[in-house]
Amino acid sequence: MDHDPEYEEKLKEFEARIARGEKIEPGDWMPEEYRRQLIRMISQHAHSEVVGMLPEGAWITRAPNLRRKLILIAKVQDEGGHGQYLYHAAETLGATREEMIEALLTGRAKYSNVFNYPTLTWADVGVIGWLVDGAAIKNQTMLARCSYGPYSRAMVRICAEESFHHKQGKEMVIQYALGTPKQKAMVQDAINRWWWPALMMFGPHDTDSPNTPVLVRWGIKTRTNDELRQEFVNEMVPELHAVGLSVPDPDLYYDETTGNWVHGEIDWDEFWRVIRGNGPCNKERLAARRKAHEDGLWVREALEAYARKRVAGVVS
Ligand code: FAQ
Repeated sequence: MDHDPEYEEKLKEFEARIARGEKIEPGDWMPEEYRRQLIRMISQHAHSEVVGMLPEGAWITRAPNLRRKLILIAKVQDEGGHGQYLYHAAETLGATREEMIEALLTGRAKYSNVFNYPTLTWADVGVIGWLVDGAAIKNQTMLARCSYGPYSRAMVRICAEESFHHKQGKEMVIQYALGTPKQKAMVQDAINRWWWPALMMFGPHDTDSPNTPVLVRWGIKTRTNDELRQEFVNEMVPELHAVGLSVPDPDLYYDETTGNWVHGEIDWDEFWRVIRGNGPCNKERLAARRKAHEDGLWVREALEAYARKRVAGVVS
């Protein structure tokens, strides 16, 4: 393909459109690698939203009061909706729902590292909202400006909903941080467990991120993994300190010259272990998704039977 003048011409025009800030739409010409990268990223993102319902969903029946329960139900339902928008966005590129779900259920597909950790106390729900949704919003605000129209538009809506999730988590964490000694200890313990997995959400360092160069070239990513992670740390550290919470990083320091909070070494062995299927809850998460898929079989069968009858003109 590299030496095909027709391909080179199309590629030039495609890149010129991206440089002009135009959105690429489903029927438009695009390099196969652009399509492949988007299907990879969007389907992983969709799986993350759907698997992401599980850690917090486990606390719906144990929420401490009705207000918190309603908020949590709405949040978990939103995440399911985000998965739907994203599966649809990937379908516009030619991926089928069946193959994406099959990749998830057989363990071939990746999804965010962070959802493979257990939610041990109620404070984890607040900390997921503040830290995990906070990290997700950083990345997704960037993706709302990405060059592929359907992904970018899905992100605009998702970010609006995620910012509600972020605020409810922050409100909860602040309330417990300023609450009884027991509440404060519970929320600090949750921060200690979620801090590092949240930092890992941004992906490996730029020097170890094989996909970043092509994603940046084609305007899918407009910021790198390390840039977004640094921005997140710079925002979170002062906010956590302001409510008397600490960050579980003995090497963390403020660099006067750059204005950055510099974090210690991330345990990348843990990251790779988790995303390759060997984290604390990977097996449990996939078992839950498989059960949901099996339990939903009768719905899919009923829909297919109804569609067949419509085609045959038996029902309207
Ligand atoms: N987890 O070359 P890079 C949410 C993989 S949604 C697992 O740097 P890239 C909402 C990566 O896929 C959170 N795997 O990759 C919510 C690649 O493997 P591959 C999800 C990861 O794509 C909140 C390999 O490592 N958000 O939280 C991770 O350039 C609360 C090399 O990495 C998205 O998916 C990871 N963290 O950058 C729900 C956003 N990081 O595919 C419920 C869209 C890297 O070559 C409750 N995705 N890997 O085999 C992205 O922005 C990018 O894909 C990155 C990774 C930034 C995640």
